[in-house]
Amino acid sequence: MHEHAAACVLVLTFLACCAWAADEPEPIHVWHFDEQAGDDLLDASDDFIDLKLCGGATRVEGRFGGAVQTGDGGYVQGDGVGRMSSGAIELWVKPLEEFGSAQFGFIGFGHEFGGDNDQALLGIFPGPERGGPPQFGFGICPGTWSGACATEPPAVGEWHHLVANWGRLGIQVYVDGELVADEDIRLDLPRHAAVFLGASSWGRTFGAIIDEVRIYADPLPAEMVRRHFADASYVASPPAPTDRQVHYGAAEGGSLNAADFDSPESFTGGIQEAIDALPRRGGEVHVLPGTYLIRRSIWVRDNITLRGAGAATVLIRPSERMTKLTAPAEAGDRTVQVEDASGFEVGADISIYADRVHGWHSTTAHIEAIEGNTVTLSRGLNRPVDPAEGHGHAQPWPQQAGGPGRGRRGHQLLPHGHLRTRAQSRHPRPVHRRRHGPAQ
Ligand SMILES: [Ca+2]
Repeated sequence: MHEHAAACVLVLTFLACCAWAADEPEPIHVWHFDEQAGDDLLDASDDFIDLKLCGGATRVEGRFGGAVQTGDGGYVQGDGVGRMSSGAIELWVKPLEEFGSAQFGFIGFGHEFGGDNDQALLGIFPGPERGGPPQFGFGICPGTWSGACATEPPAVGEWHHLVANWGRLGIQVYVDGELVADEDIRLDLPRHAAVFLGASSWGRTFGAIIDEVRIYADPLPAEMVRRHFADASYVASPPAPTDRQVHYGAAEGGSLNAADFDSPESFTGGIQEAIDALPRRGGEVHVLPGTYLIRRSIWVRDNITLRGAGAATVLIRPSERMTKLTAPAEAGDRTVQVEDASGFEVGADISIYADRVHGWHSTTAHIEAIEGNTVTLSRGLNRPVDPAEGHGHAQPWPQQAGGPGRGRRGHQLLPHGHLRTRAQSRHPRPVHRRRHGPAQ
């Protein structure tokens, strides 16, 4: 009886945890600062915005692994996160200098450093009255400053956990798990050019060690704030990225060589990996002289330029190989039966089509598995295919494509063109291009 009762309690506790976890905001940006070296501070979220050490800011031992130290001209900066009607910021900080009257943010949003316009600050922000006393808290400035102020700033030389919420529930500021300021001020985080740490866009920096910075799209509940202060296990996820190399070049973005990313595991001669390694602002991938075997579609996101080296850059795809479908499959199905799968390769692309299912109705997907003559696809079929109603075929068919919905602005695919494409088959076809650049 006791054991049964204990089991019920465990189940109920587990269910309660699930319900509670489901209500908790997930971070949309997470900076751990745990990279071993370099100036790039990687965002562990999927929609990443990487930051950069600037002005002599350094990596130091932090509250959890590595952290960044600002001050004496050193600061951290990256692209803005966009307008947010509600949200939260969370970070750990050890202030290294006494608070003065100059405005700055442990985290701030505004023009780039030196651009002289702060739009939101968690730190010292100006009072609404010109010349009013400086105040510690979180303030937003759509034209004039308003926000929630603590009665005193956090103690110097000690680690503190800071959270600021904004949105329809007003502005709240928490220090070390406790609510220290709460105002019914409902303001958006305005659109801004840059996120910065330990600084003001007015060219000031503040001495601090800053660790584990997070941005959420929803305010954090008080219980979650208290728990994060008391139990640091939350910092373990999401894990720091290890497979993304970030290079920054000129203002228009980075510049990478596809060959640096080539490996036996790459299905695109390193081109896709190089595209994926560019920062979100985009950049260039140079496809230097050589022959690149393309066994999978190349997906190009916004603001990416692929540059070849004239006729010396040759993209080839494997010999075309076609096999008949032997069983009907419904739209959404992820497996197809084929007559002979021996020429196909797990990881490569395949196209599925039939007499009335071709062009954009056909399906191109990665092959996830091959068992006998059953081929499993990385996504479901666009349209049903039925060998009884026509000739259904499966064929390796790599292409270069801009993904629907992924090229909303500034989408560029081979606009400079100097890439020659050549199929290995006896009847070469041009690699399919879906773009607006000049034909080559
Ligand atoms: Ca850290």
